[in-house]
Amino acid sequence: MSNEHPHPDHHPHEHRILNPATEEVIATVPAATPGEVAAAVARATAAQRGWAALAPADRARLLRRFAAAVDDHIEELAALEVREAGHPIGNARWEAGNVRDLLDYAAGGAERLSGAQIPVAGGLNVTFHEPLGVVAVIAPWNFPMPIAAWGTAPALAAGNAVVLKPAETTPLTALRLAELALEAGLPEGLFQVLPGAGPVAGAALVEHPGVAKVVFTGSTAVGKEIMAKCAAGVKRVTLELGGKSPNIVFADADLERAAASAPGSFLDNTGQDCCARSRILVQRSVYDRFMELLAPAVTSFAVGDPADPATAMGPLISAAQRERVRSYVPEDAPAAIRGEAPKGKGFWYPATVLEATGPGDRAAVEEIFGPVAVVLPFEDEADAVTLANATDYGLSGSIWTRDVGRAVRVSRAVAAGNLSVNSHSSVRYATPSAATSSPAWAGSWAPTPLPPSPRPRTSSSAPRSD
Ligand code: TXE
Repeated sequence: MSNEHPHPDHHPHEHRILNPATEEVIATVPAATPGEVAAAVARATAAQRGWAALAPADRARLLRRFAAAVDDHIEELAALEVREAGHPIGNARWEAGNVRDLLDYAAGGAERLSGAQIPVAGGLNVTFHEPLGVVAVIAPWNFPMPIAAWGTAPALAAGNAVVLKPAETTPLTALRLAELALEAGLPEGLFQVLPGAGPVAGAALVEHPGVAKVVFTGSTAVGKEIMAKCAAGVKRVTLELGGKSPNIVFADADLERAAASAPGSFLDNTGQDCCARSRILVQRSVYDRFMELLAPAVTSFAVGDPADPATAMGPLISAAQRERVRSYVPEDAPAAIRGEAPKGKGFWYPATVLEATGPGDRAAVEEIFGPVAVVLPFEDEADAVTLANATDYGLSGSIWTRDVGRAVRVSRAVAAGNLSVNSHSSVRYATPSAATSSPAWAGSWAPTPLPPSPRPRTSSSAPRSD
């Protein structure tokens, strides 16, 4: 790590946290050194022994108290997420509630980790679920709070300690969660949050011999590197590395509902969502009609100040992320549909729908991680499946049809972990996620009610600064 300070925002020992809607510095957070990582792992190792020795019911009780502490601070946590990640306040409240619910759910698991009894000749073998020890969670910036909790809550419930490294841009909610855990009575050192640079603190954590397992959510390139290091250290690893998920609209679908749902499926979280349905595949016979319905749904998606409850889409996380999106789609590139975005300060980018030039189009197969979808026509069911599978990813997807048989066939044929039928939501804490299992079909039959459409609002005014 260099000791030079080429730019005030790149001090190697601290990270400046910006509000992505205003570009104001809202906090300065120290960046952990490898020595501090080692000290954190030592503290976690000590705390884990006592934690694992507790009765499972006592671990469950403390995790439920942690959940209750989160519940008491939903507004504060949500407001923090609005400021550091630019998430609309309604989404941020849902995210804080999701952390609470997951902690409650995982607490229930603490007492249900029973093993098996296996009759063998002359006796009986029994199995136990033993904790691994210290689990490292390396979290990204797109859903800083929920993803921190998805790795942490089950690991704690099973008797492990957790050292969490949040993303450089979004450490504040995770730091607050660690304080709430202590206030709720979790032992000191059991759940530590250590902000720092990925290649420094993150790498030190992955390589530390005292870490038994790594849970990583982030880019494919870093995921591959972490997997190789875990192999070298013979550690367990769970990776979630993004997606380019299809939204398949058949001619027999309820087109009004499919078009009303589509914007949320690639604009929620400004498209910075691993499950974003950013490839819209539409049967050719209804293509024109679908596009007519989609255009007003996209342009009326309310963009603006994330603190305003009427806002549905905020800014991108950073200048770097906006550059990445622009590298796929310059803002003046021809587009089938384009919304508006505030001008001036903040990392804004307009909702954009492109008509793909062909299935090999870079924007059609690579994860853009911005509010951009590519739309492609298909002829028939076989063609839809071929197009849906024409990417290296396989995380999620949606199928819109009134034909139950087709829903089952297509969802089994599409190589993705979680598929939704007539819905675009697929992330539920009680359901195996694509990151941890790959059921051939995990679609929901019951039509999920659509959330009320965001109130149309002009997006040209500058966002309110906080
Ligand atoms: O990810 P990184 P970035 C995808 C998405 C996005 C792209 C780049 O396409 O545009 O990745 O995002 C830590 N050892 N996703 O550059 O670098 C880092 O500090 C250990 C999809 O932000 O992978 C952060 O905490 N850790 C995705 C975390 O890894 C390292 C969510 C993720 O950062 C490290 C995010 C290293 N060598 C991005 N280098 C999803 N699956 O939803 C970095 N980190």
